[in-house]
Amino acid sequence: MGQVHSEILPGRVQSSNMSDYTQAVANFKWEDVERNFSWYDTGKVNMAHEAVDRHVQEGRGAATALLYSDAVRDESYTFADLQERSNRFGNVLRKYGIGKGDRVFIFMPRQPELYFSLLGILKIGAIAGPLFEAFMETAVKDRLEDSGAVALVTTPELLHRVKRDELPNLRHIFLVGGTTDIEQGNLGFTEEMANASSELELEWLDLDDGLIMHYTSGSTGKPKGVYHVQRAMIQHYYTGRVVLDLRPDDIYWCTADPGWVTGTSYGIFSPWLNGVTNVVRGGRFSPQDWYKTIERNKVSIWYSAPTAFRMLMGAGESSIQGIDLSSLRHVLSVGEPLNPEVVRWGDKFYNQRIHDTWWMTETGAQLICNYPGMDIKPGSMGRPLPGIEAAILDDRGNVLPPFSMGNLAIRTPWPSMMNSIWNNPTKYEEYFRIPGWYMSGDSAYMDDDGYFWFQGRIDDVINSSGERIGPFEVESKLVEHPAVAEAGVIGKPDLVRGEIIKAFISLREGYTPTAALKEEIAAFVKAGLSAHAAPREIEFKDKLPKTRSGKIMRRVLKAWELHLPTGDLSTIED
Ligand code: 6R9
Repeated sequence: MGQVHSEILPGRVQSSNMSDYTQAVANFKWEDVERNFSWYDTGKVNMAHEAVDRHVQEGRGAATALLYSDAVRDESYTFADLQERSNRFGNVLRKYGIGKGDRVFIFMPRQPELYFSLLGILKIGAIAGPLFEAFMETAVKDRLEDSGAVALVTTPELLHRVKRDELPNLRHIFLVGGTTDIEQGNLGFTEEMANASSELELEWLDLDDGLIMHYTSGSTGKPKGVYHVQRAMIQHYYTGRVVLDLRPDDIYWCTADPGWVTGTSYGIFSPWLNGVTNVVRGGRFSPQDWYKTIERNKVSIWYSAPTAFRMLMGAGESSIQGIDLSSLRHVLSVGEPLNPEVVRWGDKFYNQRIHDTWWMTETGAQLICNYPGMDIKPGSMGRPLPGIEAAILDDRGNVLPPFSMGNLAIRTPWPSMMNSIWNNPTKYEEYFRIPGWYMSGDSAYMDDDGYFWFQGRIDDVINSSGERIGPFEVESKLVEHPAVAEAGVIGKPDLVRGEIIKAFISLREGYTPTAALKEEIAAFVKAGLSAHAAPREIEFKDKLPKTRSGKIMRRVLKAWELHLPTGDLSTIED
């Protein structure tokens, strides 16, 4: 084996001991992480080289890189296989005049070809843009148009959602599972791959050259193209070691789709930079299917999201019966607040503490986390990574003391910080309006142990009778009630109290929506949390509006409530 896992990595926190953490923070230098890469000496870099070719060069080519399965396919690929496939696709792109800096988008469900093409795009220095397969026409068009994408990799099934007549920059469409049709302007992926050479001259890049774009919704306006550069790999690699705790023999499963930043930073880059086996499961979610995926592949590290954990929890104990989950060594969560109730479920049924991690599309990689071995306070996002400084600021940029609620901000820069918002410097600058800080748009507080506690998006915090209430706290309590499957809480304008708390609730199977149940649920929050946190209004819904990354869209709930237009819904779940 080569040097991919040096024995000691700076920033690794060895125990729950606070002084160990303090020492890791004090001794940390990003430069010590950078020494793990060949470009530290050469100055030239390429993500696909570090994630794939390097392992082959260092004698790990035969190690399993990808374990893919869905209802019909069941396939395994080594790092050498990935190298060969991505080389071919890089050559295909070059044949059509595509090269460094060009945007090439991918619009298809998870399957091995998605991963081959993404790596091929990176090998020639082009910029990858993954899109969720569930996007409809307008969402696809907006993103391809804004990015000026010159090529798209998609499937025949999804092709009708691509308005190529309205996209003058889009010159080439590669169809996975389709055939070449020159008149239509389509190129068959399989044919092209077969005709391309498996040898490729890699495009060596600078750290500030492009890597990937992810479109994400803000509180206003159209989705923004968050643009990341090669430098991000430093942090993808590092967090893979110290947060995901990846070790050479791990079987790692990140359940996220590459259309969401988690599905690339932690579904592609981090595991492969660290040379571990990456599990990808296609098809739809079902509790049985997911548990079987863990059992069958002997998954040791599992990275998922609160909505998924809550759905698994909703399926109950019986869904785990007869399944062997003992391969699990480390379980993590990201994307939305991880309710303490879910952490306790993990303790009990997975024999694993679920480790929450906080970060954003814009931050590119994890920033505030619960580390392996650390004392977890259920409900807290954890502490900043060594190398990262976080603080709670007021609106004028003053650092607030512990237990004050305010803007969660990160000291600039860090390696995986977005490089820009595509075509929108004004939006980009808004994040950095306080000199020296990145303003996340989240509100949080820090306790006196330096743990951060998420409260909500800045614009979601409720103020009722002068009391500030974080909707998450109320939602967390609501989902502890046996009848509640999911809950979204908003502040509803009220003449007397400023705002009152209104809860939208979807019920678990077997519960009937009655007025008595509403009263019971409100009383449950009042008893469990506080009177001022109890919803004064409850409305039952069959389903709550959620983004594809699982976040309940409170802004849509608010719009329903106030009979306002719901705005851009392109990131909503089907
Ligand atoms: C990676 C990702 C970012 C927003 C972020 C925050 C919420 C993410 C969280 C969390 C509470 C956590 N969020 N992790 N909230 N606890 N551990 O999720 O990126 O889709 O851009 O979302 O998600 O509000 O600002 P993205």
